[in-house]
Amino acid sequence: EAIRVAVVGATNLVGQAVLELLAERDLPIERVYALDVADKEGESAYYGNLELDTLAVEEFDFANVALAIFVAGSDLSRQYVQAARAAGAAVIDFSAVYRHAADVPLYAPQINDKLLDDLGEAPLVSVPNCTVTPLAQALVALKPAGLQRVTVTTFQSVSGSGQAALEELASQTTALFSQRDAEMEVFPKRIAFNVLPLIGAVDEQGVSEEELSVEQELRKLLALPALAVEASCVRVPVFFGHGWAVTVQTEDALSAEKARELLAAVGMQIVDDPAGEMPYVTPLEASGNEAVWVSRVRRQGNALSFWLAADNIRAAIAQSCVATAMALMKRGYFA
Ligand code: 2RA
Repeated sequence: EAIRVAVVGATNLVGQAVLELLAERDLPIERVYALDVADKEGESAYYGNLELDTLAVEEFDFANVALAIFVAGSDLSRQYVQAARAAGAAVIDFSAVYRHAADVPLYAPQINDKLLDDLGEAPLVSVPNCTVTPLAQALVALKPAGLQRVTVTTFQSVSGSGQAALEELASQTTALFSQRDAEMEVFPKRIAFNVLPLIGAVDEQGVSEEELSVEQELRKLLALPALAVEASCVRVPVFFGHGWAVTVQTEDALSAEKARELLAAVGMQIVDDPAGEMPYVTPLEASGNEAVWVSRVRRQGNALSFWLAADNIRAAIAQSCVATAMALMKRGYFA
C-alpha cells in the first residue's frame, strides 16, 4: 500500500538529496510533503520531476503521514519528533538528539538490521552522523577478525556544514584569485586553500563533538561498548565527499587481501591498484553516488590500514534514511 511521507528540512542539502533518492528508488509513495521552518515556506523542493511547495513544519499535522524523515538539525528534531510520533507517524531522525538514547535504535543499513524488528507503533529510528556510517559499514565487515582498536583521521568536505559553507569555500576561492580579502562567516578560519583541525565544540579533554560522535556512535552501532577508538576530525576545502584514513587492530591478523575480500563482500567498491590507471579513489569520484569506496588497503606493523571515500550527503545520509524507510516498509510498519 502506498504511503504519505514528510521530509522535514526539505530545502537544505540533505533534504534535497533525500527527496531525490526517494524518487529514484521508486518507493510506494502516494504523496510527499516538503516541510521546513516557516521562513522557507513556499520555496520549491523537487521530488523527482515533481515540484513541491515547501510547507511550514510549525503548522503541519503529522497525522497526514505514515512516515516523517527529519533532516533539519537538532532544534527541529527536539521540537517535532515526538509530536509526529504522537500523531501516529513513524520517524527516521538524522540529528544528534536521539543517537545516544538507550531506548532508540541507532540504525545503519547492513550493520544492525535486527534492531528494526519489533519496534511497535510509530517507531523512532535514529540515523548516525555521516562521518560514522561508511566507517561503521567497513568495520562491521572486519568484525569477524575481532576489532580491538580503531584509529581514524577524517577529511570532511564543507557540504557537511551546509549550503552556506559551500558558498563560503567558493567565494573565498574567487576572492583570493582576485586579490580581495576572503570573508569568513561559517568557519572561524579561512577554509579555501587551508585545513581546519577542529569540527564542533570541544569538551574538557579537548575532544571535539565530531570526534566524540565517531567514538560513541561506532561503539553503539557495532555493539562493542569497549572498542578503543581514536578519531581526529578535520575540515578540508572540498565541496562534496568525505575521506577517512583508518587503522585497525584486530585479534586475528588480517592480510590486506583478506580485508579487501571482506569489504567487497558487503558491497564496498574496492579500487586499489597503486600501479594501475586508477590507483585509488578520492572524494571527487565518490561524490554524486551512493557507494563507499575503499583504497590503499595495507598492513602496517601489527595493524591494517585503509582509505575510505564516500559522498557525505548522498551515500552517508540520504542513502541511510531511504534504506531505513525501505527496511521499515519491508517489516510492515506502515501496513
Ligand atoms: C559534518 N558530520 O560533516 C558533520 C555534519 N553532521 O560536518
